[in-house]
Amino acid sequence: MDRDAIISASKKHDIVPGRLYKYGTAGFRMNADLLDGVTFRVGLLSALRSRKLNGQTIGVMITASHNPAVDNGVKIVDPMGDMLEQEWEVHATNLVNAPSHEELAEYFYKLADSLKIDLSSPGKVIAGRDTRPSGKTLVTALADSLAATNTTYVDYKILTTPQLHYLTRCVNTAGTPGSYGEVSETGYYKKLVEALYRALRGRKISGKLSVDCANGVGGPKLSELLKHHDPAKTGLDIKVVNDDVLRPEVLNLDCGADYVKTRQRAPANIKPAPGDRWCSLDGDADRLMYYWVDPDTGFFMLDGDRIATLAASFIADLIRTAGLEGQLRTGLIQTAYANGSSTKYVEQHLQIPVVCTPTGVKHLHHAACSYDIGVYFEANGHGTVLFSQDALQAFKTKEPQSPAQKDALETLSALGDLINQTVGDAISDMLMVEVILAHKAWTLRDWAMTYQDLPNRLVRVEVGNKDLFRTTDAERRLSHPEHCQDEIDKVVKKYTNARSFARASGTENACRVYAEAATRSEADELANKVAAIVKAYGG
Ligand code: G16
Repeated sequence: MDRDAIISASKKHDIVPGRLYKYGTAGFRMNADLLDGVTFRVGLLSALRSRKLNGQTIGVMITASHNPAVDNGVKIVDPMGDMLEQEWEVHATNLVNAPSHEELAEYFYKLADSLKIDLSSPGKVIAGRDTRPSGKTLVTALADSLAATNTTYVDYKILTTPQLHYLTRCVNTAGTPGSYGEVSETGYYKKLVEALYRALRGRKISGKLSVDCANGVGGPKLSELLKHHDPAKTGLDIKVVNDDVLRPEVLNLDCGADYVKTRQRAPANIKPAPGDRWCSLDGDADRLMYYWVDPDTGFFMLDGDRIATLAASFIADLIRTAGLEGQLRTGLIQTAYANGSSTKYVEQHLQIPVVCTPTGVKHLHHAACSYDIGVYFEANGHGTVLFSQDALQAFKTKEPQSPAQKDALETLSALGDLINQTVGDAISDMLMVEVILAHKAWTLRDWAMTYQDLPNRLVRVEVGNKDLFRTTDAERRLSHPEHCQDEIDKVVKKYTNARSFARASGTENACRVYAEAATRSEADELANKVAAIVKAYGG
């Protein structure tokens, strides 16, 4: 590897001086104009990471997911398809912030040395990007750093984020007993569709499902999946909506999972007829929201908490029926944004332990790995269900004692293939929800009846300096700025069954405030009051 080659390639991809870049909730994310040098340097880090892990393939995804179209982002995927190990986030931040090209090369070699990385060994990287036009330019920066470091590189072009995670795991497990699937986009569709057939076990999905794709990559990819699917076998009748990827400016605009969750309403351009089943994906198809319009009560949303409780209760029932209850441990992972009623329902009704982690699927995923069945979802619809190797093995090898046990074991085994094991995946999660509703013969209203949410409100607050806000207790409390939390506590005390917290977003230049209370108007009022406190302390 040639130091001069790195320096001269780096000169074509400057960072914007004077800015502090940070590997945030989901990698580096900001206005796309600031990302050229960042992406180049992320390429350098992935080249090191691959060599550190004996030449295993590292994934790089270029996406800003739910953010506006002008933003973009870049994040690293580890060999098993999970997020970059957290210790390496620090290396990424340091490498990206190197002030000059020479210091960048200096830091690169220093890192290789301190981590005992053999730079002459082979390294491999694969990449994908969402539909943002800026992604095409950023890929060039990535390719240049991989060429400068003699790293083998495959560009999979436009993909959903979960597809890139899937491919990364497939490449690294190909030809091993843990093979995750065929290393291709088609392999992804075939795996999901085949698992869908098996999981339904002859049942039919009833009624049309309209899917708002946020005008992002999920639209064309969902349409592609449907080409591999025979509706006669499943009853699945999907109408793809908001799939305009030719006008980049409409991405996530007044539609998509983030809009639905934060506004608590259907996308601006659709009017769901009463009773119609709807769901929304976000810009890179890793988040999912379900909803319908009730003729009497209006819009009703089934968010990540609801998807988690639906999945947990269904899978726990199957585990019991399969006679595996004493053998496998189930846990559910949430963040502070989870509605208090959902936590209560899981702990008291489903009798499943709940763990709370900071925001970011990387934290939830990690916590879920300590269970045999780890159900994790953020309220914003990002999540999945992880099965341990022991669990997957038990589903396949346990000798059934009755037809009901056989049915449960085969359904569980199919779910293990249907549910993306690498990361939250809106398309896979949507198929899982459809399977569960078909098994239970439930409408969205039946699903919504399981418990009643506390009214809640999520507010985005723009502040002078979001970095002033630091949290503790899994983000449920602020440690900084001093006295800010005391003021929040004082306000919260004035409301019944109330809870509120504030934190700096790791993907947007803003703070977020969450509030829940006994009534809609109290939740709104509390959120606004806490937002005013945050604004006042925000510099
Ligand atoms: C990303 C992360 C999610 C997180 C969300 C918001 O989602 O993957 O885990 O919940 O950002 O994070 P924050 O509140 O820190 O801005 P996405 O869908 O944008 O990639």
